[in-house]
Amino acid sequence: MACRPQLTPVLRRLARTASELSRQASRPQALSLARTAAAAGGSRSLSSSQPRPFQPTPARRKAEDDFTSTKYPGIKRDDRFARLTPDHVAHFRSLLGDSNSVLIDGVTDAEAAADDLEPFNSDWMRKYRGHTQLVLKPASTAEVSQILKYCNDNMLAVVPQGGNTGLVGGSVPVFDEIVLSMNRMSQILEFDDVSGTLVAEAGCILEVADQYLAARGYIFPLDLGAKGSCHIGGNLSTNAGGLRLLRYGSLHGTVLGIEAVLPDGTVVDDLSRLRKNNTGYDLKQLFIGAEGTIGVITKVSIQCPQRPAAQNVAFFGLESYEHAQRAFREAKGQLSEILSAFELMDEGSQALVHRVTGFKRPLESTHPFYCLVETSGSNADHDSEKLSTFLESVMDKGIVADGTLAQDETQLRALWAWREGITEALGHLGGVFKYDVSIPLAQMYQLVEDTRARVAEAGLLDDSADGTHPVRAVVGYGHMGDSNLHLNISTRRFDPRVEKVLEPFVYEWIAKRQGSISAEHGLGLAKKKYIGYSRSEGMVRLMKQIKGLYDPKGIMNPYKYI
Ligand code: FAD
Ligand code: 2HG
Ligand code: ZN
Repeated sequence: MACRPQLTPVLRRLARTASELSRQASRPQALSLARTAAAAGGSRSLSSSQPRPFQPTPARRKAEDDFTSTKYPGIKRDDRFARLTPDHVAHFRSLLGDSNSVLIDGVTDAEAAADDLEPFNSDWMRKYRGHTQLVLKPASTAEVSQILKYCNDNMLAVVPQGGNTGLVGGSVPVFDEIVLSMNRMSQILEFDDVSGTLVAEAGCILEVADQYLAARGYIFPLDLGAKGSCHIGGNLSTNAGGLRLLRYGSLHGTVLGIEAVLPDGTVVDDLSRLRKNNTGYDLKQLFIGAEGTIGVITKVSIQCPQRPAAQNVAFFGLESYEHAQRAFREAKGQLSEILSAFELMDEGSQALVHRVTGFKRPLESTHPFYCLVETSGSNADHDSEKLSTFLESVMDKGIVADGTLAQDETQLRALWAWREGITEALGHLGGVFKYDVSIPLAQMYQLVEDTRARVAEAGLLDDSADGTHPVRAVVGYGHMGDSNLHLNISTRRFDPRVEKVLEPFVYEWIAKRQGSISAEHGLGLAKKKYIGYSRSEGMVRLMKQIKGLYDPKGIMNPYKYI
């Protein structure tokens, strides 16, 4: 059992680990944890370095069989939509101009445009791939409005695209839908440094907004691993949750207003800067989490809190999920108002990060579970004292087996990278089936165990390094503070038997426990047909009526969502 005297050696050990981490960062064969940390954990850095995408632009793909339309032959192109012609393209050129930076035209010359179109056709996971022949990059709300009106009048389907980091296949076309990229609408428009209200264009990269706020003593109330690439408009459209929802709440609470364009070109002016506004239906809420199915968000007004003067992080190992729940309870009780994140990782997920990065792990011993606890407050000494007292107390009580505290910004970021780097590390190992789910806390990890047992029983699991079965590992991690689990099944190769074993099993398991099949990533294409596991028929009918009201011709992000 862990006891208090362990704490000091643990702290010394971390100091060693951190310097080893930076030495190892030059290893050529390993995934760059430094890159992951810089991109993923930029908000924790006071540096004003320019944000950069954490993933290189996908290289051109050759295989014909990885198109979404080939993988899912049951999804048919809707023949109500017109096919693009050079006349359509000429019209868009007259609106936007001629250059490749505002319009990528594969209609006139498909071969010449293929490389430029590819990053807009492929999603972050390289799981979904569309056939768009046209990317439009408007620079203003007026241009978005003109584009959508023309598309609506001519029955041309449209996919709004932000940073293209979505994990449910919502951001890329299925067939030949036009991609409307928000990349050029990236300006920060206003900031009120008394109220903390930020107004920005939807294509502003999350990390850019956060760095702008950092320089003024504020913080964006959302943080996630893709912050170097994702847009705030994309964040709103997916209703992203991220790493600090526990502290700052959902975007449904922090967003004050939006400007959006409806498919018929109407500009919805709901860009309120007010915290309180009880005048009629709160229509902006419909766009938060609508995944581009009812219109395009063009501007965002959001309430930003003061940036905490002090942040501290503890990382610890636990012997069971039961222990993790007890630790969470203690953290809420002991850290109360300074608790800003409580994240869970199982040993399987950490072993995979270790395998991909090759970096030395934060703790010398391995444990079935790890938690990362972050505090954010106004007094560094007080907060760090509180966090070490917490760690000592949970170790004394035998809840936590081993733990470590970050001593400086570098160590803090290195610890966060073990959590934030999981998605990218898994991506380096091959295919991944992802389930982002909400489950009552007491039963949350049971889903991982039951899924692992089911995959093993089907003879599909082999976790040895040189294994031959299709599934490498079934792992779980996530935002424990929000009862949000990320169940990931890492595979060596695509095998239809794996999907058959997982679906609808996972969704049925969740429905039985009144959970949600999408906690924070959305529905996209991946979960469209499974919404019934979390929403009643009546609710889905109402949603379809709303979709019909906003987008009567159905041109916005078709084949997805509901
Ligand atoms: P995109 O991927 O481009 O688009 C997502 C959806 O929104 C699509 O349906 C698209 O059509 C629509 N859309 C985009 N912009 C607009 C707009 N202006 N108007 C209307 N519709 C629009 N998500 C979380 O919730 N929490 C996490 O912790 C988290 N971590 C992640 C970590 C990694 C490494 C990665 C790759 C992804 C992560 N995600 C997470 C998933 C993803 O939802 C977020 O990255 C982000 O919110 C998507 O923003 P984006 O700009 O990339 O949107
Ligand atoms: C996270 O919390 C993201 O890291 C991604 O939401 C989760 O990759 C995943 O399944
Ligand atoms: Zn998440």
